[in-house]
Amino acid sequence: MKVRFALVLAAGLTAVSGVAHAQFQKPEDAVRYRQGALYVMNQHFVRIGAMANGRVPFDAKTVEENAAVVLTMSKLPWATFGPETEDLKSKAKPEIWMETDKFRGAQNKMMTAVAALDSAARTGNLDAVKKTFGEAAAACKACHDAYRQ
Ligand code: ASC
Repeated sequence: MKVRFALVLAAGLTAVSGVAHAQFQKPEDAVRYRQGALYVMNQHFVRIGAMANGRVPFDAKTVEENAAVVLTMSKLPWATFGPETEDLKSKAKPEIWMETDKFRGAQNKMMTAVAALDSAARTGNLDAVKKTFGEAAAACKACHDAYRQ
């Protein structure tokens, strides 16, 4: 009964606000969740980078597996940037809540770049991986420069 009420409440909040941060019990959970997703994303992204930059011998299957994780992770952080997390301790800059359309644009750019990296990874072509890895890294950096302390 209790669980069912919570689900109905969560569904209602999500429908009203249009965002998934209502899924978190506390705003602090939302911050931990996005930091965790971005951390996991980084761990898998740098494994691709090591091969794209020639530090580690290219292995198409490894790149493909890591790109799939990066692709999944790239979609997860964004719903957590609700206004209730603005004043919590994190590296998020206030511009995130002042320029919501621009911030959304930066998210979409990164997700598009990561999708291209995933497509390249599935072709097994190192040159395509190098190119799309560089573009994805630039999209990560652009967002960090603007929105991360
Ligand atoms: C990473 C990571 C980023 C990007 C960025 C690229 O591995 O964590 O934020 O690459 O550093 O410039």
